[in-house]
Amino acid sequence: MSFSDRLVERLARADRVAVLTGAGISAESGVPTFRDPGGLWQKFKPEELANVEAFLRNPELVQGWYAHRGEIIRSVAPNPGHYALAELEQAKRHFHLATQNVDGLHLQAGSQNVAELHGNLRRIYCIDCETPASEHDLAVIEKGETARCMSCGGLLRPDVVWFGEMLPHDAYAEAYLAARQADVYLSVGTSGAVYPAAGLPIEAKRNGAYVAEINIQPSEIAFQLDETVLGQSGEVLPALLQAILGF
Ligand code: BV8
Ligand code: ZN
Repeated sequence: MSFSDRLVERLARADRVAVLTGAGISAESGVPTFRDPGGLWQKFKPEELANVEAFLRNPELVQGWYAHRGEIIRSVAPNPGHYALAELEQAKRHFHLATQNVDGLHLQAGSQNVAELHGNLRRIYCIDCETPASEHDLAVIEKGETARCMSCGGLLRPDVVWFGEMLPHDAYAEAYLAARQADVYLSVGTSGAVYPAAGLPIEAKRNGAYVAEINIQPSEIAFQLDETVLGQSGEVLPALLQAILGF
């Protein structure tokens, strides 16, 4: 794992730092990613699961998939990469973290200024009356049943952004502004495959930020960025934090 002196200097001197994270930052916590070998999408295609039509066509399959992922998320903890970003936030006057992850691990690690671009799997609601439900209402469905609202009998869904759905307006607006204003932008553990989130590091670069990605392999947007740091985010981020604190 090696990052450049230029990244250390730019990050140490930066007044405004913004970060985008993807499933890769949670991989070392034991949360499966989407597009890595053995990832969530390997078993299913996004169009089969993460969209409204698929949900209405086969609510039991989609509810079961999210119930399974909810079980995983309730059993894992943040890793050193999450904690390093929470410490970096304390070290900077202006810091923003936009995550595509729906696992809530950044908040659990103590990050404060977090925009959950794709929602949060631990929030469940009724598609008809929008009454919030407990995540356990989704977890307890028996095989062949569907989880329904106690008030009106409507189907329950996770509060996540599916393909073709708009991102939460405020979350995306603040992430977009932070990207445009950043001195340094870090893109961590994302394949850069899903828009508009994948466009944020590019927007940062377009507005003069020094943009580095941290990944175990170059992402789809790597060629548009200043630097790719190859390594596990749970190792790279703590090392980068140490380097700038000692700068
Ligand atoms: C929208 C649900 C407006 C939540 C997800 C054509 C061109 C451009 C765009 C489009 C297009 N056609 C359609 C679109 C829009 C579409 C899109 O981008 N499609 C893509 C596939 C082309 N986007 C949308 O629909 C978005 N909405 O645009 O609204 C609109 C409205 C109406 C009509 C039209 C447009 C909504 C996008 C949100 C979709 N929801 N999931 C959930 O179930 O979790 S997407 C899904 O992919 C997840 O949310 C995930 O966050 C996201 C991105 O994946 P990553 O997080 O990057 O994870 P991945 O597995 O891919 O990669 C992991 C990376 O980590 C890898 O690079 C790996 O190397 C690395 N890694 C692994 N281990 C480590 C590591 N790195 C470091 N350390 C490690 N240890
Ligand atoms: Zn209801």
